[in-house]
Amino acid sequence: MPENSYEKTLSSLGVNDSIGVSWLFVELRRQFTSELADAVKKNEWARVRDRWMRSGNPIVEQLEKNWVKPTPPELQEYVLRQLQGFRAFVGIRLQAGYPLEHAEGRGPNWIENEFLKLQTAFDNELAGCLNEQDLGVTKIDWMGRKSGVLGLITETWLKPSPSDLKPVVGQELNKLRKHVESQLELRIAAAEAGAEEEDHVDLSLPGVVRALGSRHLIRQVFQEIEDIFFSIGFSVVEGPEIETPYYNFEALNIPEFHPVRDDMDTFYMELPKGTPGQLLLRTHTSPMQIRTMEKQKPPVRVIVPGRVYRRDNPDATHSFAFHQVEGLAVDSDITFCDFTGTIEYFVKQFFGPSVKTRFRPSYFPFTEPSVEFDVSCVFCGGSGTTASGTCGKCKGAGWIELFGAGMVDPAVYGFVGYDPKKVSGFAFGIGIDRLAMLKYGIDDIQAFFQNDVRFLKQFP
Ligand code: FA5
Repeated sequence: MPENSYEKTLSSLGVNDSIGVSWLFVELRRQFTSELADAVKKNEWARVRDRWMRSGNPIVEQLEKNWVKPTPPELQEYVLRQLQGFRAFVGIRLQAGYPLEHAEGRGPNWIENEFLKLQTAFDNELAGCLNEQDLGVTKIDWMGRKSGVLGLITETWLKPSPSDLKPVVGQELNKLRKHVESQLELRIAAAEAGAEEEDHVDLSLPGVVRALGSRHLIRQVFQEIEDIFFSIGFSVVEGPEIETPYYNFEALNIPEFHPVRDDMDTFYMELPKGTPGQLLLRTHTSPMQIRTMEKQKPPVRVIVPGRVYRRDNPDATHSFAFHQVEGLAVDSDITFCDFTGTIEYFVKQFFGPSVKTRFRPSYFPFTEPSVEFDVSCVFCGGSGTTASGTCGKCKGAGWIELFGAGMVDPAVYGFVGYDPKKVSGFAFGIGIDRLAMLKYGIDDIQAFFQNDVRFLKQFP
């Protein structure tokens, strides 16, 4: 704070808001308190009193003239309130810091009367407190360890008082302390309760609306497929994306040098040196056929949704990470008819009753016989042509390959301890990304992985 700032106007001090004003008054209080603390003798005390309150042009009057009067109306009231508080602060401290030597010979009545005046000053200050912040200031004013009024009285009255007056001063000081403490406690508790009331949450207000995402189309298609298979008695299981070659290949009747491995060659994990065996990112969900049958005796009826990985170059219908739903049903009397019936039921539920389906012979080491399952092209209605010529989606065939499937090869039962003479079953592995592309007319599989909100928003 610039020296003798009370001689200047607030605007020339560069202060134009309540925060700046508060700081100036804090500084003034500090300055006054330190001057009073140095005034040990009566004449020194009188000099402080005159400089701040009494003589021809005391500081509090200069403050009124220079800080209150020329201040713009929007700040003036605040400055005036601060000045009133400061005036009371100075008055009380001058009274409390009044050296007791002056009081000598005045007796207990005089002392009781002085304490009564102090109590009234405290009550007035408390009555002027408008909020918790004001109460905090009053608390420090009176109870503050370094420069609180009660401490000041202890130093200037109690400690140096002659022995005949000491008991009276002590008793009065205690009374005042109790009064100050209890009144402040009451007011602060009431203010806190009031603040809590103001802070309460109004649950009827609309609140902040945050943009919500939606389930990814692949998730939605998983759900659709799960619902259809739930309705015919299948349950859902999930399995690890990091697999051993045993589950991904060998137990599915694909030995180490089988040519099918070339198609599915995949990402192998780098393991710490000396770790036996290998781990890979699964290339299909079929390993879960083995894991399920290992755990469970027939009858088995499960589907397995999940993510799989292949070392395929990305294009409109290929991605290195994509999704499949595996299906497996094994029981004592499952026939090829059960298999075709189940698949056709699923496809008609998923694409609608008008879609045509067909099975073509195919080959998988873990099914016998094996089939590829085709649906009539949803883009050209199965005709193979569109208005602009040959249908680009089915390349004029009128059919689109949907997934591979077949009756479980008896060799697979040998890996899981089932008796191939007693059980039979079927399995299928549906490529979900391509299925979703067909149903929703999406012409590039990469759209599923780009996280473009404009794309995702079309499938809320
Ligand atoms: C298999 O993965 C077999 N496990 C399916 C199976 C299960 C057959 C049970 C018999 C019994 P295939 O490699 O054909 O099969 O893949 C199945 C489907 O995954 C394909 O029809 C295709 O829709 C999808 N698919 C294959 N490779 C990719 C790729 N790179 N990107 C997107 N989809 C793919």
